[in-house]
Amino acid sequence: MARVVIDPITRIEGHLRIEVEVSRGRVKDAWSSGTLFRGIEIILKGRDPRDAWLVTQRICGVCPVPHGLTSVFALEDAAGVKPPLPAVIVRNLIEGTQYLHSHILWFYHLNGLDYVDIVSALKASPKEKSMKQVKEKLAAFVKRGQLGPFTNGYWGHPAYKLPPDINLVVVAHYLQALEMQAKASKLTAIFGGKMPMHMNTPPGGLTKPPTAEEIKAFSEGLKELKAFVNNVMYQDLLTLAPYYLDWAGIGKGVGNYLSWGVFDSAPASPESRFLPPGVLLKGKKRLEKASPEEVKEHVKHSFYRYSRPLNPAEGKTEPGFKKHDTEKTYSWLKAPRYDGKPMEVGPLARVLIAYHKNVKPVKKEVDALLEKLGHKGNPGILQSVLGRIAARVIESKLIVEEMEKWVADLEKEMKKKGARVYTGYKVPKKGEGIGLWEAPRGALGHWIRIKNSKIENYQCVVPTTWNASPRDDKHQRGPLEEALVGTPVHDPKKPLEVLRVVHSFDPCIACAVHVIDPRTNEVYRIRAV
Ligand code: NFE
Ligand code: MG
Repeated sequence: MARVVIDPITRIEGHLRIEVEVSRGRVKDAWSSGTLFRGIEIILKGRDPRDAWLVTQRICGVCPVPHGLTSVFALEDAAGVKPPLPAVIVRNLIEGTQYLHSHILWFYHLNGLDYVDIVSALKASPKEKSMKQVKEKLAAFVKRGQLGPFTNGYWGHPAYKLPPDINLVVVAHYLQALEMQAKASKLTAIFGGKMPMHMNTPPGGLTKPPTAEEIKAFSEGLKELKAFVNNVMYQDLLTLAPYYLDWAGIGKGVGNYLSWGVFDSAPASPESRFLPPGVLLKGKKRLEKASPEEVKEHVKHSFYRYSRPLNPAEGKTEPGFKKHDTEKTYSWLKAPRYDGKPMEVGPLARVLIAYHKNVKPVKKEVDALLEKLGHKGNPGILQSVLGRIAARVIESKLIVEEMEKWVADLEKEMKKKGARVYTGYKVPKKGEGIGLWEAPRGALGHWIRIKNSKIENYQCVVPTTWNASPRDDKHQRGPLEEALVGTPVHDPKKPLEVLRVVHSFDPCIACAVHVIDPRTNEVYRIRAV
């Protein structure tokens, strides 16, 4: 029996500590700990409700857009205001750019190196000039002993399966993807004013109408991203997947999925969202309605003052750090549960829910991929590490396609006489509102309560809080913890397989908690006992 601690996990956002118990070559138990605390929800108390969408964007530099929008939806809900259609479309477009940024970054820079062996790429014998140049560049890196982002990889690990030539091609795409994710962020800035922390989607609509020049620039940039997603990222998925099909049977997790739905066709009509809301429970064929009333956050195993599980509408953020102890309290993340159940959120949840709801383009893409992988008619294989990878790529492909349509719609809307982008409203003296939306990493909810025109309480329940949560009051593991159980580990001192499961959730701890613990601020530590 070996206890392995990886702290911090690299190639994610924020500080995550994963502890696993390995016995006879498999993970027997797992603990996920968020080791930061930020207190954004506390900062918001007593402020003007109109500040919330700007403050909450500071939760995370990776996904400020969905935090900003979800906060806007919460205040719009409390104020009873609906933005005009062009504002709804612009919000979809900037959210879409955030998805493309996150998914490209994740596929290549965060997750890719768990499957692509950089050192093996040096054994490739490329014929093309461009590939020879990539190999020379890589060889020069290695020769200087400056692997930079490639330091500390488990290069040569037997779980790497790709031949050298394919490794080299994906390394070339890794470099190209650095430019692509930057381009996605530039597109966010065209309509958003800047990125990170966009500026122009306040409650009620937009600060200014999009201009014809902006629409044209956006549309051109989008074409480039579409070509990359379809011709490079999707093709890389098809190339890599056959070598890693065993990962379609690893890391299933809790098997419960939640989505609040994302990409509106009209304001405040979640059921008509392009990726619809829903709840899919293990062992049940029927999709259920997603209701925020069913959400409760548990804190028994978290560093907060204990209270019974609370719905976020009455939620509390009262830090109460005690010693890190996997038997008692071990995380700054709370444990959100839906009707008492741990729920996986994210691209896989959205894709499975849309598939069950028969959303045509989703069904078509999923079925086509399953057939290409030799698993026609078997969407069950997607409930796995490989499924999470596939879901991010499929989602990118679908979204880029829809975004082109939304740009055309926006152009049409803005040509209409009297086109408006803002609806005026009054901040209520007293009231409550909920914003439900989907960030790239999954279900995002903001709950606001207003009293005397100020924020009395504010709670965010964020994708990584769902996925990387610790145990709850009933001692049930969180989705990531559960997915780790059963994972094969070839060498506990080089737990590459553990990283694969963790990265498949694309965790973001800055989002998931809301002061860095200086004691865990190490570069990299593995402890094998
Ligand atoms: Ni910090 Fe985020 C996304 C949100 S959290 S990246 O996507 O909300 O997991
Ligand atoms: Mg919270």
